[in-house]
Amino acid sequence: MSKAKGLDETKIDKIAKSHMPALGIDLGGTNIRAAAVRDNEIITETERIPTPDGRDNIIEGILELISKFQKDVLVGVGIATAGIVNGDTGEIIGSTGNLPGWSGTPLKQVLEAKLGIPVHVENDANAAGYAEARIEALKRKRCVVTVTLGTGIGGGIVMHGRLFRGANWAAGEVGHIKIALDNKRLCTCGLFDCWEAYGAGRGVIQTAQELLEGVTEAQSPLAKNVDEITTYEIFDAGDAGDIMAQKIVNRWHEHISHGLVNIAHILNPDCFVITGGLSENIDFRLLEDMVADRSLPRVGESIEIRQSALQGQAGIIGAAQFVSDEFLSTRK
Ligand code: BMX
Ligand code: ZN
Repeated sequence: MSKAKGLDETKIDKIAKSHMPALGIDLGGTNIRAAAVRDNEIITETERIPTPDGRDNIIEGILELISKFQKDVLVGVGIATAGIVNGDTGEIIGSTGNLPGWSGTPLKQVLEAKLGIPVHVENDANAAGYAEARIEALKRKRCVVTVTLGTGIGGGIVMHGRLFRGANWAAGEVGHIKIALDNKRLCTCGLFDCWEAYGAGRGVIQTAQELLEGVTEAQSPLAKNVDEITTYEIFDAGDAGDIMAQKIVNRWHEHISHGLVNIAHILNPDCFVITGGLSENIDFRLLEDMVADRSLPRVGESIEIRQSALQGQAGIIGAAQFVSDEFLSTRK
């Protein structure tokens, strides 16, 4: 076959590869999900397996998922995981009690040795934020902060299209900003009164347990089994008109607004994107009003709070997009 004039084989190979998809993997507490991504969009079925226990089993699970895709048409693999990740080495360098034993895992090194293609490992909220900030409506904004509400609270700060990582890869660990005094609630990170001890799933449950103290079953059916109450029960009861549940949900919105207000006064973002499993229970108008009421006018009045555009796909898309963008930026 004749070569195009002026292009050597390496360049032809690179140009061909720049159109290849990357595989995005979202490692969550419940499932590990994978799909191929091109141009910030998922282009295949999403494959999933339940998240196994323990570091070695998780790595095995990731490899099993990757084997369902044709490796030689992929430019690389991107992995979104909870925890603080060194983006150069792909090692997990910090983790709360939500993922015990995960810190210290040299994930990129282990996977690249087995796969022979590039692997990028990224914090889950950073990956989600990277994808959300690239959608058409947001890609020209100065600062977009994505907040994931789930088992924990994660954050991804994107300024002028670039992820802000901080001095030691931990920028955006917004779940651990302090929103109360007096050591009221212990966070899974070991600190007290972190935002996620109020705003993530476990926090909503603790708020419910506090507010339901002394409440009878006749006043609210939620009082029946307070020790084992779930977030689903609370939000469902609120939707069904239970006044106590609505009070809990309202208090949760206040907690969420406190964290957003703190971030807003440091970064003055154009917009917050709220994603993660709990985000579908957010009343966005109420939250926007709360944030505006608690902020300096210059800060609060201009902030838009948006529901995620990519929903559960943001981690997969963002992780994969990192691999494609890294490939393009290193293309000679
Ligand atoms: C925690 C922390 C973050 C993560 C966030 C959301 C760990 C294991 N997790 O604050 O790194 O981004 O939770 O995590 O250190 P998720 O599990 O709710 O997606
Ligand atoms: Zn914490």
